[in-house]
Amino acid sequence: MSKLEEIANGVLAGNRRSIARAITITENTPEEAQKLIALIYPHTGKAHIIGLTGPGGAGKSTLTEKIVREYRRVGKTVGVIAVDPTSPFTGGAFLGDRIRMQELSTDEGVFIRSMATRNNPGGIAKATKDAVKILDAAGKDVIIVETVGAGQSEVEIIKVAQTIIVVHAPGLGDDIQAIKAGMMEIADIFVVNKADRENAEKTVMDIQAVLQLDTREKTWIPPIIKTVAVTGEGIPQLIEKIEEHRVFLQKGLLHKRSLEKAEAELIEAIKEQVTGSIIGKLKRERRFEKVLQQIVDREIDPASAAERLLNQELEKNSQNDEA
Ligand SMILES: Nc1nc2c(ncn2[C@@H]2O[C@H](COP(=O)(O)OP(=O)(O)OP(=O)(O)O)[C@@H](O)[C@H]2O)c(=O)[nH]1
Ligand SMILES: [Mg+2]
Repeated sequence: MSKLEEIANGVLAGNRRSIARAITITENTPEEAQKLIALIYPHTGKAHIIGLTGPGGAGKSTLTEKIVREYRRVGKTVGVIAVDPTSPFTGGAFLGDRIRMQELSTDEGVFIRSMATRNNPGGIAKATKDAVKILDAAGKDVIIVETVGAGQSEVEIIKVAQTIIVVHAPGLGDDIQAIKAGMMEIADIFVVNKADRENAEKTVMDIQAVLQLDTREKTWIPPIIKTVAVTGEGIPQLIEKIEEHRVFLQKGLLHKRSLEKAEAELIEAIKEQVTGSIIGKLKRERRFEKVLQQIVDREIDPASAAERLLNQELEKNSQNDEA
């Protein structure tokens, strides 16, 4: 048995060490990751994937911890991926929180992992998608992906999820603007955390105001849930909404969303592979540099050059096929 097959089997058996090694592979060695995912892919597609995003310090990690506990209480297994966390996944700096997180990480039914953007050759979005597949294949019932909602790549990452929760909290300044830009359309559930703070109601109203701007017809209207993550207040209501959304998806949208996700991943994979193989070949044959010079000399524009090179390649391939 190859090393990768061994790791894949370990993942399928739910072995903690194998899961950890598999995720490390997705972070560090894209070629191996591709082989590994091919081995486990038939066993994926069972988990409910939850995306949790929002501005830094909104309480995402603290909420995640409480959501994990609630799912554990009803006997479900959970995987957590925190993407490029600005603060360590400890639910804040409080000693008590840290101890509670440690407790969670010794629970066999829970797997928690942080992934960093830096030093990631294949890109964080790709590695995160692969890590989700690994946890899914490992049999986790629920997978939570936590990202700081800051830019386009975070929006991409969060799209791996079936249920997207956008977390906000009072006292984060103008961040409602950040939520408006890109986050609003993707939210299935809004959470206003830190509801113990007096201006929480204003945050709820801000979100409602933005929601009302959206006049598209909808079959699911994103609810706004108030929580106090540090005490666990509002968590049962949040879980209830997550489950409602899961059932809603299963009644129809899930298949459509799966197809959309498959399409996006297939296009991404084709782009990567076409780019990799064709550019490699053009460079080996020294045609790449030649065209670069032509572009610099204004003999041809980049898009036309690409079209010409691609057509030449396609023609060659079809001649080979006929021969
Ligand atoms: N008052 C109050 N504080 C909270 C609540 N939830 C979280 N906090 C505190 O807010 C701080 C940030 O919480 P985190 O859970 O680390 O927030 P986060 O969104 O994961 O932060 P990043 O990962 O850095 O983006 C911590 O000090 C928490 O203890 C809450 O409901 N009320
Ligand atoms: Mg966090």
